Amino acid sequence: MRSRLLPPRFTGGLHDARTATAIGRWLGPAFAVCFVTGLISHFLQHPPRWPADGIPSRPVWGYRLTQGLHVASGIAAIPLLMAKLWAVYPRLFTWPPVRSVWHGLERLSVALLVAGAVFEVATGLLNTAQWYPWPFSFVPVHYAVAWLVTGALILHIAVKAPQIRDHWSRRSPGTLALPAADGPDRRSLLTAVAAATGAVTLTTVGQSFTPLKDLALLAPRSPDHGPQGLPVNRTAAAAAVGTIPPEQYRLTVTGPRSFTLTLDELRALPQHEARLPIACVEGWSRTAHWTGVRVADLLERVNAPAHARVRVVSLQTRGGYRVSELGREHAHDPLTLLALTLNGGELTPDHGYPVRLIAPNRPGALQTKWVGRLEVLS
Ligand SMILES: Nc1nc2c(c(=O)[nH]1)N[C@H]1C(S)=C(S)[C@@H](COP(=O)(O)O)O[C@H]1N2
Ligand SMILES: [Mo]
Repeated sequence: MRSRLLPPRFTGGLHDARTATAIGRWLGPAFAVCFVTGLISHFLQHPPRWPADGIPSRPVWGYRLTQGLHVASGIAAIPLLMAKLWAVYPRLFTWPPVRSVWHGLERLSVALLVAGAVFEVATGLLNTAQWYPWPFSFVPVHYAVAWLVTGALILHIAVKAPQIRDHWSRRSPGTLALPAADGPDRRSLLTAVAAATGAVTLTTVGQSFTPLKDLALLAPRSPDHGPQGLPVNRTAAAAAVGTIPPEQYRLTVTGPRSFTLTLDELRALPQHEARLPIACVEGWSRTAHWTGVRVADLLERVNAPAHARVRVVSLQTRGGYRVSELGREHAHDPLTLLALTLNGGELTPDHGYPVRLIAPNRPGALQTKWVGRLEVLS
């Protein structure tokens, strides 16, 4: 008779290395894509000093692609992670829990991996809903834990390499006395996991891949929803800028030959068009039609050196996104505009009235709204 203190015994045939490997084959790539695209995003938003000028301003959809992949792979990882944890959870009850120092360390690294992975997908998902029910700042913590998870994942794959090799393909014999062939149960489980992953992807990816926007039932945002056919992340009211009186507006450009323009003077300069997306870090993207003044023209007028970088400063007085910088490539790209119109109409206050920055291949967070000053940095 089993003592009450003994851990439960699992007889189901699917809690085995073969199932874990089969799911890991999808989960691993999802995590890899998520990590690499996350690094790209972090680098673009917080470029280290030296390569900042080398950040290319093309292709115009570059950031939209990497950010869309980041969110899509992160969301796809949720059902995969749940299935993986279901497949392996009986190991929580392994007896004795620790057999050796090495075994203890290995279990500790798996605990870190599981905790970190759950933390990353949970915080990432809530970020797409812009809901921050925690006391820390999302970006630095999500970024730091990503490194921890990736390190623990590489270690985990190295430790499990023999089992992974044994169970990698359908034909692998399986040296661990497990059923070699994939029975109907395992096939059903894997089909269900694939269907769930496909379903959450199809019903959310439309928030940045707009051809599928009508299917995006589970996405927190619709790319269609918002004034002038474009979503808004922070409204003019939330940013405490309200509606800026046009006669009071001034654009100041500081550099070797600083100058100030009124809104009418800005409107009288040559206007250019651009079709560029806003690709928001919180998971949505949408292309729009913009017109306005080229930043490059303003740089010429202020007599900026050819390699100049530019700081873009908002009239908003507080908040994380009130200042951004344009590296050399972006500052001189003919598509980088101080936009005055959006989709054929004057900007609404929520989209940055009277003037906002729009530039190609750039995180949405850096498309500064309510611009009041450009500063040439040498
Ligand atoms: N001054 C200022 N500019 C800003 C922000 C902000 O909070 N303040 N939010 C940024 C973010 S996160 C995004 S995604 C875009 C969204 O632009 P939209 O609201 O016009 O769509 O504006 C960016 N520009
Ligand atoms: Mo954003």
